[in-house]
Amino acid sequence: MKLNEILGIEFPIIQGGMANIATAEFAAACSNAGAMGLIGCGGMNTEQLRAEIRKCKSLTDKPFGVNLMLMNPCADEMADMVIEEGVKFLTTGAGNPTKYMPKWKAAGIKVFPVVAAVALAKMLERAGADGVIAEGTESGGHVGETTTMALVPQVVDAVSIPVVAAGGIADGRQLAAAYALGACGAQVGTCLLTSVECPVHQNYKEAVLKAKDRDTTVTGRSVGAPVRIIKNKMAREYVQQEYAGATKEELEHYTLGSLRRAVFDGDVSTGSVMCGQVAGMLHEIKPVRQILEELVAGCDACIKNLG
Ligand code: TUI
Repeated sequence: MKLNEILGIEFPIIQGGMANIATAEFAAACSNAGAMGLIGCGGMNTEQLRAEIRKCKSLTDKPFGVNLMLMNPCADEMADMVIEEGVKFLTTGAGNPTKYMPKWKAAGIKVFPVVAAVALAKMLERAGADGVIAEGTESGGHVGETTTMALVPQVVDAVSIPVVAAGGIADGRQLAAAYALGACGAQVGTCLLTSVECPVHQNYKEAVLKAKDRDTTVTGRSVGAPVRIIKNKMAREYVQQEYAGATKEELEHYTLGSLRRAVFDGDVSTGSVMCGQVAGMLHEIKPVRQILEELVAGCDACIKNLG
């Protein structure tokens, strides 16, 4: 079964829950355009996230969900609040949500955790996950080590629940490849950064448009906090701090603060411009609806050409 049928949406596409970017307005725009829009909780506290959920309900009557970033200090509280607010679809990121699964299942919430490894996918299937999102290291932001090409088929072989592919998907050929690997659909983030509706600062969009294939790098692997960003002054400084022996906490704090600088202030030099390796494929700003239509039409054309 395809992801759009599983989730009751038009296109088999989930919008990634990008921290500080995936607001109620952006999630609603993605849902209204036919994808599964997600509110990202990164950078929010519990009451801010509650307000965003209520705002999103007022902006769309289509299905939408919440991405619970498990490194958020409020994650435990948020895990209860999403039940109170009647959220129907959840994804999780940057951690293991097993301890929350029983209450989310009891509340009838559909849960698709993001995983970067087979072992966690198997554990979450046992814990009652409805599907998993297998995210390769091509993605922007917090990443694992395995590529989408290698990870997705291994997760598909290891579990019987639906698998969504993420990381490195920005056009129809890559969506077709995701299907070929056994996925039922895709989660995309980077190709939506350059949408008309995306609320990031114009400088952030332009940095993504300007980036070429080798213009992202992963900072923080040495301290277990790997984050893919566009190479800039901040990336160089971060690497220097890593070599200077900064602790994991110091470096994480540094990255979160610098994400806000890039997203809100448009400081793409000392800010952290989180972005996937597909940035080099993005050349113009388009409405979300057009991005989704081109992904799906391009995929159909690609599959036809393959015979
Ligand atoms: O979560 C993401 N991407 C993100 S979160 C984020 S906010 C942030 N900002 C600064 C520093 C750190 C985070 C920006 N981008 N993607 C989902 C994802 N989850 N990718 C990889 C994972 C993952 C990794 C390990 C999921 C589970 C996991 O398991 C660890 C365990 O405890 O088993």
